Parts: sequence; structure tokens; C-alpha cells
Amino acid sequence: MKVNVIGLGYIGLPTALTFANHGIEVVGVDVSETVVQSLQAGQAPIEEPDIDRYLAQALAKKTFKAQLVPEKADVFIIAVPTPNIADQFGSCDLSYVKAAMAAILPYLEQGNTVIVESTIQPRTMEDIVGPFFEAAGYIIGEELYLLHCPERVLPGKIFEELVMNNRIIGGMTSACTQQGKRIYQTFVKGNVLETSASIAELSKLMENTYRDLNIALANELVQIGDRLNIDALQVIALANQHPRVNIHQPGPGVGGHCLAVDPYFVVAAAPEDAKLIQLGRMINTEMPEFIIKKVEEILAIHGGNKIAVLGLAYKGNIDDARESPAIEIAKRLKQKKALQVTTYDPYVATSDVAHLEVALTDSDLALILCDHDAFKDIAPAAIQAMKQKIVFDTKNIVTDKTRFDAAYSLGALPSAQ
Ligand code: SAJ
Repeated sequence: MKVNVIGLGYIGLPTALTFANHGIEVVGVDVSETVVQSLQAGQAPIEEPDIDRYLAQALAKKTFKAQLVPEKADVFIIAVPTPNIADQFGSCDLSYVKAAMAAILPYLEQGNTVIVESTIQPRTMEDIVGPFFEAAGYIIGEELYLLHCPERVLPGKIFEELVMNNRIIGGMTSACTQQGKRIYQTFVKGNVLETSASIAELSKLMENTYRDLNIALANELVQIGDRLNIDALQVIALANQHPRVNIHQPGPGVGGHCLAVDPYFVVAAAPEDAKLIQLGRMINTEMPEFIIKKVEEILAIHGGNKIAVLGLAYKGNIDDARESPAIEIAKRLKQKKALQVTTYDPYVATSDVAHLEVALTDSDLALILCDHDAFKDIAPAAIQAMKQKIVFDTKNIVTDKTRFDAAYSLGALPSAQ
């Protein structure tokens, strides 16, 4: 079996390398010359544990090569970005998917399989992808197998989850589903879950929408706790002692190219019905403003104006800052002339400074916006360099709060009253 993977990003590249390291001949295709050259030189263009090792192995076995254009193959996997369109509901931008479909069309032959892994709006396979290949003369399910097989891996654990997670195989016909099952059983050890393409699309979106909404519930609870002067973090911890309760963790907002994106695809498909989903997105996107308000209250209590913003990535121990609430908060704080803001993130190159202690030196407040391990146990010497030893830990990760003179969190907010 020979596989073309179109789009060598956070999902496409690990997928390509996983197939290649299971003995499948893989051609990785990307529109970026830089990405192709970097991969051919053995350099992975994304941060992910073990990716350099998997790339080296695949290149050494000659089961993987990267290039700008597709080749004839048995299977074509489309794993390109599907960002939101900046329209009323944030609908799905299919331009990259459509470009990938057009790019592979000349290389397709009867009996081939096309799999869309990109996260797409409900009914995209039925209403757009299927008709595209039918218009090119293929009978879906007989001459061309067509599926949506969404990914569900966690950045930072991608290679493990690609193999161990259950995998949804959403065929346009049952023959397509069976073909997809054969392909993914090359490496999937989790259960292969057979379904239709439309159910596969919406179930993937609902996985992230469920999570986004539950985080919104936790973030709303923080604001209720602020109003009522009740520690929301302790409320959550106790409520979750119930065997069937799992309130998620509040934070400075919701980032990433998944939870902050996918719910809008559902809303765009059924705006009159997706009322709760829209409200959840609004609560999460308003958290940065709430955090900034609390920062100003903390500075009003203790004085000072120098803030060390710790964390720019959208989640702990990775370099991805897409849709990161921390980036939004840092930007808005820097727009306030009275404040001096220095950002530091050990994984994000656009940080203002390259060392934690430099960011903390002479600062009045350490504002933790990301759960990087580096911020859990800040050395006393680094804290000693602060002008005021105050921390506002929006991710509730600091292990020893007594190292600070004052420690705030989303459960211990400055009492506005
Ligand atoms: N977050 C909270 N509170 C929580 C959990 C997360 O505020 O209790 C925040 C994080 O800080 C981050 C954002 O939400 O800013 C998203 O984080 P995440 O841990 O949900 O992870 P993602 O977005 O990297 O990955 C999700 C995963 N989906 C689910 O867990 C249902 C992953 O399995 C998906 O493959 C991925 O989206 C995707 O690509 O769809």
C-alpha cells in the first residue's frame, strides 16, 4: 500500500510517520517549501516528543519522503488546516481542503481511497467532498472510496494516541468504511469505530464542543464565586468527588486550534439551535477581560505596575500559541500605558525575554497564564528578584504558594467587595 498525506502539520506529519514506521510507503506533501526542505533534511518543523526519532527512522527506512506535489498512490489522506472564516458564526474555511482535493485529482485512479482527516463542518463530506469527486466521474463506494476519519490526539502525546486511541472511521458508504478500517488497522490498536461520514464529522466536533462547554461552566463558576466570595476551585474539587460529576478546570480562556474553533462549525451549521454552544464560546472568550480586571484589582491593593506574564502557549509544555488566551491577555495589558509588561514562555520564541528570572526581576506581579511545568516550582532565588512577591496563578499550578507574600488564583481572587 502506498499513501500520500497532504498537509504535514500537527496531524499530517505524525500520521505520515506512523504509517511509514509501520512499513507503508508514504509520500508527505506540503505546499511549504520550507517544511519540505526541513523534513528532507531530517528536521521536524513542529515540536512534538519523539518526532525527530520517528522522522529519522522513516527516512532511514526510505518509507517516507516529503515533496511539494502528490504522486499516484492507493490512499490519499487530507490533513490540512480548516480555520474559522471571520463571518457571523465562524464557519469552516474549506479552501485548503478544496485545494488539496484539486491537487490529488490528477493522480487518482479507480480503486483509490481518499480520507479527509481535517476537522470539517457538519455535512461537508455529503454536500461538498462527495459531489466534487462524483463530478470528476467517480462512483463513490465502487470506483473511489471516500471517508472522514477525524483525529483525536492530544498535542504532546500524538504518537501514543494515534496508535492507542479508538479511531472513528466514517465512510460515505459501507464499502468505504470497510476500506478505511483496513487502512487504519495498519497501526491503530484502539477500537476502530465504524460509522457514516456525517456522524463522524459531528461526533468529532461534539468531542471538543463538550469540552469547551464544560470549561465554560467552570469559568462561569469562577465569576459566581467572585461575586459570592466563595472559592470556586474548592467547589469544583468537592463536586468532582461525586462519581458522575466532572466539572473541568477554569482558566484564562480556551486556546488551541480545536476547542476554540470546532464549536463554531456546529453553530454555523445550525445557528438557531446551537444556543448553549454559542453561550459557552462567549463565556470562554470573555475570560481574558475578567483576568485583566482581576490583575488591576490586585495592583490596586498592592500597588506597583510591573507585570511578569508567565506563559504564552495555549496549554502546558508545548510551543503552540494558536488562539492562545495568554497572547490576548498580554497584548491587552501592554496596551495599558500605566503598566510595564514582560512576557516569558520557555516554549514560545516570541517571548520578550529568554529567562524566567529576567522576567521576574523588579516585577510587582507574576501572572501565570499557562500550565508549563517550569512555573509549578519557581525557584526562591527567582522570586527573590521580584520587587513585590505576588503571584496570580490562573492555572492553579503553583505547588508552594508560601514562597510568595501574596498568592491569588481563580479560587482566591482579590475580594472585589
Ligand atoms: N483547558 C481548560 N480547562 C480544562 C482543560 C483545558 O481551560 O479543564 C484549556 C487548555 O488550557 C487549552 C484549551 O482548553 O487552552 C484546550 O486544551 P485541551 O486540553 O482540550 O487540548 P487540545 O485542544 O490540545 O486537544 C483537544 C483534545 N480534545 C479533547 O480532549 C476532547 C484532543 O483529543 C483533540 O484531538 C484536539 O482537541 C483536536 O485536535 O481536536
